[in-house]
Formats: sequence, structure tokens, C-alpha cells
Amino acid sequence: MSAFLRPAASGEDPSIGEPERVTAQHYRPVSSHLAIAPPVSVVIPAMNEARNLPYVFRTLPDWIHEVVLVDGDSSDDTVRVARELWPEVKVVAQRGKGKGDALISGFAACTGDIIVMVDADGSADGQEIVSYVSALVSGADFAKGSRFANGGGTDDMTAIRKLGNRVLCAVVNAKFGARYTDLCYGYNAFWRHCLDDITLDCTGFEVETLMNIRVVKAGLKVQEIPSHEYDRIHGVSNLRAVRDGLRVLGVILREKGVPRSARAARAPRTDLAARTARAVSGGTAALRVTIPRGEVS
Ligand SMILES: Nc1nc2c(ncn2[C@@H]2O[C@H](COP(=O)(O)OP(=O)(O)O)[C@@H](O)[C@H]2O)c(=O)[nH]1
Ligand SMILES: [Mg+2]
Repeated sequence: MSAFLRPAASGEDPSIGEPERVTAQHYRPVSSHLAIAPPVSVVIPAMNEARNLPYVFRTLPDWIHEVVLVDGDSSDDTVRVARELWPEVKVVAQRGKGKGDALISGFAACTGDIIVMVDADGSADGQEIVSYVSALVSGADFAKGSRFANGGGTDDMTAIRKLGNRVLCAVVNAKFGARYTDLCYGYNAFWRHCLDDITLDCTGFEVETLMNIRVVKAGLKVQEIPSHEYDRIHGVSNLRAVRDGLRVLGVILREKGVPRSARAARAPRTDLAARTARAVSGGTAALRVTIPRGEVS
């Protein structure tokens, strides 16, 4: 993986006083890809994932601005382990139920300009975050993980889940004019401003589908990121293929015919340079998640 570099601070330049000859030694990496680094919040919904968290945190890059863990009333040591592994972790105690509810609470607690959604079961490799962030700083509004884009993959999906995901993805593409290769995948990232356009109002595993539909309806620029989903390390999935597949279908049917938001109809969209400048200077946009539904500690 190529490194993107930034100039070393004064006093660190090994070639002061010599003719200019730029080499990698003159630079310190910001990350493996990035020359600019907006503050990145990672949101981790977790319900009884204490045994998996060491694997998850181990892969997170050290340039992350903050980690927000949304605890779904875990009966194991999820919160204690998270605090041990990442002492600055922001823990949100989820008041409602469901992954969607957890993510909405987590988004509300984020202070970064970019928000990344990462599962707590060890299926997501935090080293991929740089690819998501790269797409966002290069102009995408929403970086959507895909296990079925070229370069992606999955070890974690049963045949029935693959089939269901494929059919539901085809329906979304046909109904909403999207060109997705994956639909129900939890590894995504976006500029915070996207939340202004996709007010979220769901509680369960249908949350990713709802987001994927609403970003298209809002006219946001979506880029798929090839991603590999590993097997959950310990425990079993909370998802039930039929029950949750029907919930996803329900969302797709309900969303059909909902008018594009007024903001989406407005063109042109926010200028990238202005957004990037805002991000680099640490500015934050207003966040439209109306009810903060968890206690942060
Ligand atoms: N806080 C919270 N997290 C949840 C809830 N349901 C699922 N999760 C988390 O969401 C992530 C994905 O859930 P998982 O059971 O692995 O579903 P799958 O990846 O679709 O098989 C995991 O990190 C779970 O711990 C919930 O109700 N509350
Ligand atoms: Mg999982």
C-alpha cells in the first residue's frame, strides 16, 4: 500500500542546508493514503461482543479522532473491555433496541466530520477505513462498502443471506436508479452532512438499506468501496434472515414513491473544496438526528 506523506515539522528535516532533494525521509505519514486528515469518528454498535472487541480495536488506525461504542445493554464485559482497549472511547448506553437504533444514537454522539460504521464482531478490518476516507476526501459524500464489488468478499454470509441480499439489491437498483453491488452491509462511511439529508427513523437491521436508499434519493454522491467481510469471531449473529429480510423489504416498499428531499432537488451540491476546508479546520456541520437516545459516558 502506498504511503501518503506530509512534510516533517521544522527541526526534523534531515537535509537542512543541503540542495533540495525530496525523499520519503522528508515526510511523515499521515496515514497510508492521505495527505489531508479530517477528524474521523468510528461508531461501533455492540451487544455482547466483549470477546470480539480486542480483534476490532487492534485493526483501528491510530489516526482515528474518536471511537463511539454504542452498548446494547450487554450482559457481558463489553463496556469494560472497550474502555481497557481504548481508554478514550466514548460509550453510549443505548436506550432503545436494535442495530438501527444503536447507530442513530452513535451518530448523534459523534464530533468528527467523517463517520465510519464498524461492526463489533470482528468481521470488519479497520485497516480498510483509509479506503473509505480516501473516497470521501476525493469527492464522495457516502462511501458504501461492498462485498461483491471487485476486490471485496465475504466469509460470513450463508447462501440464503447471499441470495436475499442479491434479490433485495436488485429491487433497490430497479426502483431507485441505484447501481449497487451490495445492500445489507454494515461497513460504510460518510461525511456528517449526509445526515441532514437522510433523517433516519428505523430501529433494526434494515438501517443500512434505509441509508442506501435515502442517499440515492437525496442525490448524494455514492462510491462503493470493495470490502472483505470476515467471519464473526465469537458468538452468533443477531440477524434472522427471514425476519430481517422482510423488514428490509418493508423499508424498500415504504420508501418507494417518497419524494426527494427539498435539499436534494437543489443543485449544485456543496463544493468539495469548501467541505474539505471545513473538515481540515475542524469545523462541524449541524447534525440532524433529532432525539439523542443514549447516555454518553
Ligand atoms: N448496540 C447494539 N448493537 C447491536 C444490536 N444488534 C446488533 N448489534 C451489533 O451490530 C453488529 C452486527 O450485528 P450481527 O449480529 O453481527 O449481525 P450480522 O453482521 O448482520 O450477522 C454487531 O457488532 C452487533 O453486536 C443492538 O440491538 N444494539
Ligand atoms: Mg456480523
